[in-house]
Amino acid sequence: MKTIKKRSWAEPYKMKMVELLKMTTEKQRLKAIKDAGYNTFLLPSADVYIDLLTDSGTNSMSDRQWSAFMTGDEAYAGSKSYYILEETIQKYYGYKYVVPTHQGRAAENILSQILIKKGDIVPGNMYFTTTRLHQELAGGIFADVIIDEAHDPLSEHPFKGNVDIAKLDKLVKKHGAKKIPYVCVATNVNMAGGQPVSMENLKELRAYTKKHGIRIIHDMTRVAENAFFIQQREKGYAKKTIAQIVKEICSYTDGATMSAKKDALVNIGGFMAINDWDVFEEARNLVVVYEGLHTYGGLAGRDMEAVAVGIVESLNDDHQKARVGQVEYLGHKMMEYNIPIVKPIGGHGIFVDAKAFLPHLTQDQFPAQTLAAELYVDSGVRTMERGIVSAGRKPNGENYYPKLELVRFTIPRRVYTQAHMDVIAESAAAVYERRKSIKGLKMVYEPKYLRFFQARFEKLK
Ligand code: PLI
Repeated sequence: MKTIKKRSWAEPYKMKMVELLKMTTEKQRLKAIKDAGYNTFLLPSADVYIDLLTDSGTNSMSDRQWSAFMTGDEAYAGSKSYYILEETIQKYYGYKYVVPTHQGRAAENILSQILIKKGDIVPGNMYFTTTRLHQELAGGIFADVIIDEAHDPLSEHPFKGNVDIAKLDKLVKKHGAKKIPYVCVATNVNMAGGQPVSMENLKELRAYTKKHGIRIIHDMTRVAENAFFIQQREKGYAKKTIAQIVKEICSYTDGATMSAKKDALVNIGGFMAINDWDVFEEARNLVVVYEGLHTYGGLAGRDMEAVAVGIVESLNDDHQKARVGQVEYLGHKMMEYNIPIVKPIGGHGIFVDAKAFLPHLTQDQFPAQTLAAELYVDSGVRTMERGIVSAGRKPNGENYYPKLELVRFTIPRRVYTQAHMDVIAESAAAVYERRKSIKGLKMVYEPKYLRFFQARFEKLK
């Protein structure tokens, strides 16, 4: 008898309810994408088969989260659910004070207004669209201090999210530490392809910022995924749990903004957390202007209950192994078909290098936007542009020209099966086969803010 060597892993959950999907024809999809101005954000989701637009708010909640929903306290003031959320954040992340918000960008708005003064420099390990916009609206100037490898889709650096302390030091020397209200450090950097920051880098950054009296604000939207990579790749962490690693990451920072719609496995929710009482006092006052009383911040009591349970579930080692494992499965499939993807494979999705996929298109012909539209037409798989359209314009009106021109295949948590992953990779391969015949796009409508959400395009002849 043969001995079986291979042992596959599988998800630590089973399905209790399913959502039926509509299947469409290519003719229907051609019309749908034209009507949507070749922008996948403008497609009705009813016309989408596999939705990889985002991992934000698209997660499946567990039976425990749904049960927690029923225990939500909907009191306007002093909701019991707020105290449960506060206690969970204190226990698992270690931050002292918590202001709930309806989602991440609301926390970014409040924090930016409190900490940033006009003309301040805000260094960050690559930009995120909403984060940078709120920094700019508050009068700040964003400065990218991520390591150079992050801008190279082929670099296999294990921690492409790391901050380049020399770049930061240059800014401090040029502008002075007083002009830098905080360094914004995102864990598992979204725009770099879901790439982690190492613990070593965080410790160095903490030592450097302490010396200069600069805060670190943590965009902890995908902190548990970052912790998984530290566990897998960084010396000394293989035997630590995700929960232990997450707590250590947070301990090197002074506060955080969080979109709970990602790691924390809910459909809506977020918060701002901070260790400094004075900043907290201002934040809990400002939140009543934009969101609601500081004990609900734009959320229903039931939402806060679901976030609290989701935080605990996100720190489960088997959950993260399956979550990132599914993304890796898709990445390896894509590589088998020679599709150019960002390496190493990231935590929340596969990022296809549209410049390498469609080398005959210039960046002004929107290669990533074009590719996302073509993929939809091929199979009804919806992806997202993360290139020149997402990068938008500088405060002076000039276009940003990001080095990375990517299409993001974002995997919602606990939603799709391995068979879905096969369909996705095969669709990408089919489009890759006919890549030379693909024409670019021109932008015919550009909104003022975060243009990627609502811009419209036409096909070039
Ligand atoms: O979408 P919000 O407002 O809950 O969160 C904003 C936000 C902040 N930081 C990071 C790293 C994000 O990824 C993020 C939202 N991301 C979205 C919507 C995404 O599709 O990636």
